[in-house]
Amino acid sequence: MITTKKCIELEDRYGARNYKPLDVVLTRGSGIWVEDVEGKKYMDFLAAYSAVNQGHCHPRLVKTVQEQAARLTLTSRAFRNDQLPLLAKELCELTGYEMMLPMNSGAEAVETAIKAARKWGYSVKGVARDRAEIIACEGNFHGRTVTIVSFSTEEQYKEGYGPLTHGFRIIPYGDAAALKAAINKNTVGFLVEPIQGESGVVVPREGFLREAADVCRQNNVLLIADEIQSGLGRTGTLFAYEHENVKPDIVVIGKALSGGMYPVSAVVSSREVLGVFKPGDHGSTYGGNPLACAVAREALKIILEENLVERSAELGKYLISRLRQIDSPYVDFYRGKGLWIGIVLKPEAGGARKFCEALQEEGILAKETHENVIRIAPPLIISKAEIDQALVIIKKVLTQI
Ligand code: IF1
Repeated sequence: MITTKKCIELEDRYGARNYKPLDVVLTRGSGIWVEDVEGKKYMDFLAAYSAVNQGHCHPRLVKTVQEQAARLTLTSRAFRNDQLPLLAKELCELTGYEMMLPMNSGAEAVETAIKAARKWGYSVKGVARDRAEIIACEGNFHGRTVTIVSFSTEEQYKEGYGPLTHGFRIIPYGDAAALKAAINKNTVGFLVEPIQGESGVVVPREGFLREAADVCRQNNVLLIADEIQSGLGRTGTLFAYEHENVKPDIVVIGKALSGGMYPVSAVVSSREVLGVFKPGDHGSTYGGNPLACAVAREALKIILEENLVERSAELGKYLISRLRQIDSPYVDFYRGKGLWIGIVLKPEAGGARKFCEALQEEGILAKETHENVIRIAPPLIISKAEIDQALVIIKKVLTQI
């Protein structure tokens, strides 16, 4: 009989400890619900950091994986397959961009965007060789490769990984004037999360992205939106940048692009930008494989056909308004957009981890971020009744811990 205790012992003995997970060992998931090895059920209020917007083990995705897995899973890009062209068409039409490049993890897609921006800088903008600069923000999170952590402002994420990659500048998040001041003749791109996830669901001041887009356009700098977590309905619009009526030059997509079934990410952009890649310039063994593309096509269809974007907007407004009615001595304020909410605790509350452990006791799985924020991000298929059920638990924990 496999038990929570036994699993934890094995994982702690044989697994590198690069995480400090809650001591819950999950074995089954359906919709917003997950079940641990002792049969206890929880509402998943993290959705794998917004990779499971469609809900756990969505039947349509399971069916797609089963069918495609029995047909053809991987050809490498040395040959073509019948799923990539269809995903490419459908993703470009959905997002309104001319071209896409498929990868696997979010970090790989961010790396692809960085390579595209630099190559565009040299071959189109005319920046001097090896002088390209990309601007990023305080509190950014774009993945864990050495190049990406090179511009992280979280010391722990880059400690001990030097020598780091050059060519990045940091500005305060939300400061368009600082962006303008940081741009010089070598600047090729501004990489930004329209809403910062890891920082604790930080929504920038209204108008920031709009002003940043104007500054980028005036200086021939590519606006690169990392929508890996904020995209695909999470914030109540298909992409978070839509809240500010901007159209980035490059959009990076991942996570819910596969509904939690399989690592699938992609970069969408113009022909001018993605056209810089010539055969052999860039690649990946699994990038654009038929299984990934079949799953991604179905994951996108579910978002549209089940109106997950509208649900996120509507139910997110309902959830945050009900949360704000909770009179908790521990909560400083709530922030967020759509079904993506950060509960910001007061310093004297003693840290978000213990609230997450109390939520776990009561049947909700959520994750703290940066000490004092409880991140709320359920699958977008959550029902109003399930939200009401969760509110009873959240209120209990926030008032009686
Ligand atoms: C971990 C954080 C979230 C992302 C954005 C790119 C990536 C991510 C905006 C890279 C990934 C994940 C990574 C995972 C936990 C989670 C996370 F806490 F690390 F920062 F969501 F906030 N851009 N975020 O959020 O995508 O390569 O992981 O597919 O590293 O612990 P990936």
